[in-house]
Amino acid sequence: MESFLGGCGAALQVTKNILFCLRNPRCPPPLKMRLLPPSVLLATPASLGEHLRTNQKVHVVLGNEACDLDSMVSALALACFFAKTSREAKAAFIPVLNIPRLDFPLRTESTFLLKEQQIPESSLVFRDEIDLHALHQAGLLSLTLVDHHVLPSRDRALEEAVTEVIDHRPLELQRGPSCPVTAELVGSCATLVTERILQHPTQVLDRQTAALLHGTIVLDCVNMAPEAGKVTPKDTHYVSLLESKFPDLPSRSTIFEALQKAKFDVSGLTTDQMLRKDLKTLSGKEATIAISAIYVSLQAFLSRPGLEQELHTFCRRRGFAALLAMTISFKERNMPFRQLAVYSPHAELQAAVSQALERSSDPSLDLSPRESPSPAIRAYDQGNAVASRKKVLPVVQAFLSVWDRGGLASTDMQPEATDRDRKMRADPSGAAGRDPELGRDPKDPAKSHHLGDDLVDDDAPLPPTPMNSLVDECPLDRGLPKLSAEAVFERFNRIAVVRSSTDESPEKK
Ligand SMILES: [Mn+2]
Repeated sequence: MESFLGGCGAALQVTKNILFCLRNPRCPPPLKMRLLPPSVLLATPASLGEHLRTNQKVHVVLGNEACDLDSMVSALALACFFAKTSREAKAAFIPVLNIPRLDFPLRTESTFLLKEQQIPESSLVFRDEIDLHALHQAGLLSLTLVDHHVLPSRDRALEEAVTEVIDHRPLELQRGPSCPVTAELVGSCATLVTERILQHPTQVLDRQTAALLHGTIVLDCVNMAPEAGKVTPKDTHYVSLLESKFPDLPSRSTIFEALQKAKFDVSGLTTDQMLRKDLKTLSGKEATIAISAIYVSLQAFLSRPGLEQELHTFCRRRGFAALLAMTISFKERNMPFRQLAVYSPHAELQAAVSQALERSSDPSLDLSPRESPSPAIRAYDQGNAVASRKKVLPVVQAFLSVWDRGGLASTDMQPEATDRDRKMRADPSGAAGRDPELGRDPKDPAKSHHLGDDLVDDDAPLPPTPMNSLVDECPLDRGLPKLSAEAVFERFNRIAVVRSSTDESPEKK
């Protein structure tokens, strides 16, 4: 696997060079090409010399835009398998992680497993490092989709390049006979990839790839526990088969616990990454409010160095007028402890949001103020531990509609909407200004984040979102007895699946 990935890097370089050369043959491909917008690399079939037409075909294996562990490992393992077994001698097989490289540190379970298997991140290819559209236009691309089977609308042009699909979701799209589709409702796409690899007459599976597949299936199937409702007989069969072929693989519980822990371990992240890891946004006409789930205590969060500046930059770059940081940490016996911080550079907005939260009765959050390092940040302990982010979102949405109408969320404060709005719009340093480098749609700043629930297009059928949020739901919501950490996580896993089909973030309406 490792050597294969090294080869991928080389193949990618070739790809980049070809596309670059098409545009300007005399110009050597600079290292900073990665920073250029994709349009710079666009090549048209007409510009292709005949020699390039016969050049290397690129076979990309692409996971979904959540780029969870399943998508990453399915893409890596299958591309590696193709590279070892394909008869297309001239093709380059490239697993592509369907997020920008910048976002990869947020996938803490993926970075953990790669490290365990000593696969350097530098050997991976991310979506912002390869121009699939240009490759396709140049007639050089074939595409295998793993862990999803519907391309988002912005990638619809790539549909013609799809030559194979392996997915574990119910099929929403039929394809012609020339495109084989494997779709089975198993717990993990990695199970289907394992099956594909092990069914091949030549046994090509190496231990490193086996360990990636094994860990992924165990995580997706919640440690193969039937109570979690994820595992199917096929998942269990292939996990056992991997274990019998590679008896020194870690035990299921060991790898499951390590991956679960890694998934929620944000200790290595920067403040910006922490805020982006599990982010939802709500937009009114006048303001967009970000709501980040943060997996550390509020004390730990508030004591991060340069916090206020970080929050300021985070909001300014993305056009957020305010930010709610909802933290969750665990007290004894795994009891979740929720806290809340409200940040806004606009004092009036901050006061109004805070008041709406303080006064909310459906649900009551039972907020008690805490000391805060700055007036721009209001901090609270949230007494109501079952008021998850999912339940706070409608409160914020209701606040935004009142704010849009120029009112404040309470009846006893005198709205001075015109002045206020004028001030907010005119403030170039505030959230109304926007970092042009991000180039995002002002109405929907989070749309281009490849994170959490915000990652899918409005018009695309939604793939189940693998990002689980402890802040969105908590076991207490369902009146459960005390749970072990694993049982808690398992519960979240199930909730996340339900959530993705029923609870879309309100800005999508
Ligand atoms: Mn999956």
